[in-house]
Amino acid sequence: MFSKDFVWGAATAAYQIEGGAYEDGKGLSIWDTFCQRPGKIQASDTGDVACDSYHRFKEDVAIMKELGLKGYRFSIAWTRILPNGTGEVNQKGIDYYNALIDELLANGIEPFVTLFHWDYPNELFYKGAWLNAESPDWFAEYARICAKAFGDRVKNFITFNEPQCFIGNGFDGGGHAPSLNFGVRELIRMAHHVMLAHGKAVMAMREVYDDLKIGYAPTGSFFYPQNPESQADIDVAYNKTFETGDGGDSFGWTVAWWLDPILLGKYPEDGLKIYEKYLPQGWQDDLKIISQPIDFCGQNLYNGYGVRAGDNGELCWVKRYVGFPHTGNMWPVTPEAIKWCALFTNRRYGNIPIYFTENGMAGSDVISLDGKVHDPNRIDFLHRYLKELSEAIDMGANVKGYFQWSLLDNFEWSNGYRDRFGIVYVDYPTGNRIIKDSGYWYKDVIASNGENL
Ligand code: GBH
Repeated sequence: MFSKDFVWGAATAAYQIEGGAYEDGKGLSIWDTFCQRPGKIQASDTGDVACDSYHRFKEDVAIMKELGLKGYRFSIAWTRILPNGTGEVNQKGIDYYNALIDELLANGIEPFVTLFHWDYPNELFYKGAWLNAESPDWFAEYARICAKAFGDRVKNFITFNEPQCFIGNGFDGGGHAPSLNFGVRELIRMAHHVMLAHGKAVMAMREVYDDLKIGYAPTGSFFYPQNPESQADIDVAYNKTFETGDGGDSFGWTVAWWLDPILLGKYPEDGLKIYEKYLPQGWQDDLKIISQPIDFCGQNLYNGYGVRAGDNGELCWVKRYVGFPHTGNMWPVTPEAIKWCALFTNRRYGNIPIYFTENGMAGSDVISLDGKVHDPNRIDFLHRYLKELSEAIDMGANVKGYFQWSLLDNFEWSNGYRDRFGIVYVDYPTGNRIIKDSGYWYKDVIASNGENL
């Protein structure tokens, strides 16, 4: 059963939808410059125009209203507010988000604002980005400016979206901007600075307004028990989910390395054994700042792995069967993952409120001859995941909201516009929006508060 005030929402991110990349004084981000590099993005797509939400946001809000969304999670482009990352504020950037926020509130939709969803200021990249020991202060200053500008009306803020991704895919040999290939020493340092930036931002924002609800939206590799009735399977899945080192150098996608410092005030012990030597000096003292109390834990959850316990309680992988369901970008469909992610998050971190800040799937949706967009696979996907979510809540998980990714088809990073994640179709040549069948389906779910699942 979903609570009466459950936040049914949808999410987007600035660079993926806004366009207006070079307008009104916005500075360059690493995604602007990365997209200018030949061959980096599928079909040489860029976010220069994207869904043009910079100009069409009123239309977007009207669609949200039509769908009955209670909340909208969007991100702020750091370089619209501070073109150089620090220093001079660009009033036109603030004006844009003020107009969007006011439009949302006028339509009864609660804004959830992500401060950073990967579009890092290029000027700060030239100063070493998260390697620079001053980088946490740069971010805290930006957060303070956002709190001052928007905190009278926006009450829900999220500091970071998926630090695993922008460090892992950006600096650990992945295909995201700036696509560098650092060693683990640098990566651990950057991760530490990102979490310190989070803590400093929380403190700075609370100084401005003391009634803000502040959270964090990580992701990670999640594991679920093959047999949900078996306590041994459950424990194996839980332990695997929060394991950090597997003896190798890959802390990248782990959950605990990125959440324990923030919610428990310490790094996980298994990880420390491998990585302590790479942490910057004074890291123990930083943990006090990093673990500032926050109000909710976000989770971006797309899928997980099934595991089971062997005869001696050891971890056994469950091989996916031939023909295992997958989405348009080949991600597996594993609805159980959302249930166990919720239950495990509360098991480790206490009864902290959880928001699923992203969940959804890519399709290769088309406009049919009848002019509509039929996406039965997405309806099935959402239906399965939301049923599992509802079960998690019945089993005691403290889940307060769910944001479908994404409201609109949008710029899917290095995959460009190939993958369509929206419940609303975007016809890029014209910019027209068409609510997909899944959008209307979600509308009914929201109207019944999940009773019809
Ligand atoms: C999100 O990334 C982004 O926040 C969003 O901007 C993007 O558009 C959306 O999802 C769709 O891609 O178990 O090691 O394989 C999510 C990306 C989440 C993919 C974690 C890999 C598991 C890592 N990722 N996931 S692993």
